[in-house]
Amino acid sequence: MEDSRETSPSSNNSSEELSSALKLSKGMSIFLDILRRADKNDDGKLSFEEFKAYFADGVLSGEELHELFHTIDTHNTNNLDTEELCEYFSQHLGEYENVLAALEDLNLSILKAMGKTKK
Ligand SMILES: [Ca+2]
Repeated sequence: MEDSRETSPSSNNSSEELSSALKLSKGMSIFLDILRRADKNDDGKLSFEEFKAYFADGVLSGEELHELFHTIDTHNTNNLDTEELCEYFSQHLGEYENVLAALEDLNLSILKAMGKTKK
């Protein structure tokens, strides 16, 4: 039995298209937020240094990061701009969508937990 949906007033009988569009923009806004945070010098682009510094968390190796960076850098400028990133992520967002949504949920859970433990 799983009836843990007390927070949603009405369940999912409305259009699925709407909810998937909502999820997409939710993922995108998180991704733009990531870009803003990763862009240390605020020029609206990610250099490989910025990219590496932000994403080098042990999940991807330096080589993998380098490969990913050049995959996204379609203009070969050694800088990822918003356009390139949007292009890349909108093509691959299907794969990342769940991750991004999960990350946001995780953030919320952490914030909630912190609020609860901090008395
Ligand atoms: Ca930058």
